[in-house]
Amino acid sequence: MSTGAGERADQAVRIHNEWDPLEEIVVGRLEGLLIPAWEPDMLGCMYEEYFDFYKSRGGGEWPAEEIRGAQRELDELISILEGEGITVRRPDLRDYSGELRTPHWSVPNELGVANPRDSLLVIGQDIIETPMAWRGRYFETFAFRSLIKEYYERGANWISAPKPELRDGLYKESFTPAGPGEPPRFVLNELEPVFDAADAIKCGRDIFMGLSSTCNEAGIEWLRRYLDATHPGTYQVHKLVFNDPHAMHIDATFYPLAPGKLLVHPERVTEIPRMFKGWDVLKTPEPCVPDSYPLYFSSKWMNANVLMLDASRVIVAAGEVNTIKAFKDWGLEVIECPFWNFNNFGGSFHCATLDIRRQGSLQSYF
Ligand code: DAV
Repeated sequence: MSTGAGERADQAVRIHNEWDPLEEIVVGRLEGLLIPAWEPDMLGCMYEEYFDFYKSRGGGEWPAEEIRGAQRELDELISILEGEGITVRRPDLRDYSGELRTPHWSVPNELGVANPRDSLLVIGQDIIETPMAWRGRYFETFAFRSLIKEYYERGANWISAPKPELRDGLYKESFTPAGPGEPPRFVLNELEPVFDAADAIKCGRDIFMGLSSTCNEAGIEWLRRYLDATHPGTYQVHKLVFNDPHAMHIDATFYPLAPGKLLVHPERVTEIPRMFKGWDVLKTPEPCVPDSYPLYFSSKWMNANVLMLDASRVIVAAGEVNTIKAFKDWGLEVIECPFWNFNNFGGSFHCATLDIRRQGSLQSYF
């Protein structure tokens, strides 16, 4: 019996927001992960201190000890999730070494699938392969194809956004990050739609996307038109702009954790959209990760990149005492998992996972 338009209880894939009770999730893999080679998008979203590292070490293996530490943490995350009765799925093993060539460019190697949040956007029952701006991530969704085909067999919708050409002209060659007080700017031009799934965050009928150095205006417009065409009158896609000189992804910056609870970066977010009037807004507390963690791909604000098991239980990195206290004061139940070693490879719990199915139905929270 139907539980509402498109809301059958046996759906394999169903995601409407970041907090309905979690039933099934994909957790990324560190096996095969390689140091990405330097490529033009990195000028916009990576940190200057690592430019030479990518230029000289790209294609090489990550330090084994660092991967081992991160793997232990990922295993602990998996056992926490499974202990909560959540089904954990994994991408296929793949080899990421070897040149990747298209008609317009080549890169000496691919990156890997540590962060499944980026390449696949799940909205409702739709799995959308995203048009990613990093060349080394061009075929990242292939490691998920066994899973996607299974979900497709079980009734999910499956589409890929237009494969971007990623020609040199997409990237501003002389890009420099905005300095303090300067208006935000990003490395991408508007030649074609590009975005990563982690540039979007879901809040029922409202989807928020941050312009960034992996997400251009054309990318936001593509998603808006796709959703309008396939689900007329159902979704609103909102464009946000943050003050982040290395902007890449929204999920450590602007994160609706539960109805009435919005987590925002204390400096990047200068204006809360009016529709959140009446919501509690928590500014992410100062991160505690020690400077000894290299954080090759991100800022230290991975303490905000949490995972909601439901509207009251949240997984937070062990040691992030400021965040843990603030969340508890906010009425959340905190589950701690060590994750600082994993954070070195691009993100925290939200990045390392991809929600496949949560209970609940499509709603408006505004
Ligand atoms: O520092 O906010 C976030 C990357 C998450 N996928 C940052 C980068």
